[in-house]
Amino acid sequence: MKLRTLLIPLSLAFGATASADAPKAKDPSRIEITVTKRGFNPDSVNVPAQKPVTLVFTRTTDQTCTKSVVLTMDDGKKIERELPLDKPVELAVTFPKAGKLGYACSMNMTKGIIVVQ
Ligand SMILES: [Cu+2]
Repeated sequence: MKLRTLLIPLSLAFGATASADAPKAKDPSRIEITVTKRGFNPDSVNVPAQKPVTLVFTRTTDQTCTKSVVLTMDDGKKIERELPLDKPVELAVTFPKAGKLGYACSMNMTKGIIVVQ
């Protein structure tokens, strides 16, 4: 009897952890961007200003130069992340104000846009 009362809260805790990774739990603050051989997909995303968002980059091909992504912020600060094959890379960021920001491969060839609204 005691074991059962213990197990229920535990399974709830595990359930919550698992759903954070489940694709069906659509979290609007998570923005998924895939790197394919054609480039970033989508290559333009809309995000809200002054709210924390998580950009999730996943490179799905080796036939690309985009093995890292560089995001340029309003103040010119650059955030760079390596993109290992098939591994989602999360970039948590809060954009302070509306505008358009660019991100690109480290050679600035493959490009995408973030529209902050
Ligand atoms: Cu490149």
